[in-house]
Amino acid sequence: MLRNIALMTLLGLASTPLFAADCSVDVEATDQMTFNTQAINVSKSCKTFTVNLKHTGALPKTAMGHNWVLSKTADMQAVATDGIGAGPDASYLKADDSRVLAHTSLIGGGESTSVTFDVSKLAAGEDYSFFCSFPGHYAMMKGSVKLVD
Ligand SMILES: [Cu+2]
Repeated sequence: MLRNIALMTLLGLASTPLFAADCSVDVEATDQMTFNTQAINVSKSCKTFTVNLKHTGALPKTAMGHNWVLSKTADMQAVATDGIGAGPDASYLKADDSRVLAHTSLIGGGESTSVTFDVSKLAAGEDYSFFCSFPGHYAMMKGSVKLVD
């Protein structure tokens, strides 16, 4: 009898999701021009998704600034190239660039920032990338973003 109750409890737990989808991610950027993650999965069950960016280095944003920019992978290079002329105060992003789906501000060492975007902006099966648009950084500072179940 006790054993059956224990088994039923176990089955009950197993059929209940233990964790809701995580609708945010913490990303760290460094003085070595790196992100600490290469892939971010966004659950379809999230209405919005938040990226918390932390620059764990010490260099100022004029020398080693970082941001987190989301676009289709096919648009990444052009967005980064077009953003160079915008300068650091505009986070190295062209004004009103519709290819940019979300982005944080540009930060220097020791600073943190975040951005929240609507998950409805992402389509299943599309290849998205995140990257840093500081000139020259996207070659190393990039990763994939996918909409997942
Ligand atoms: Cu950067």
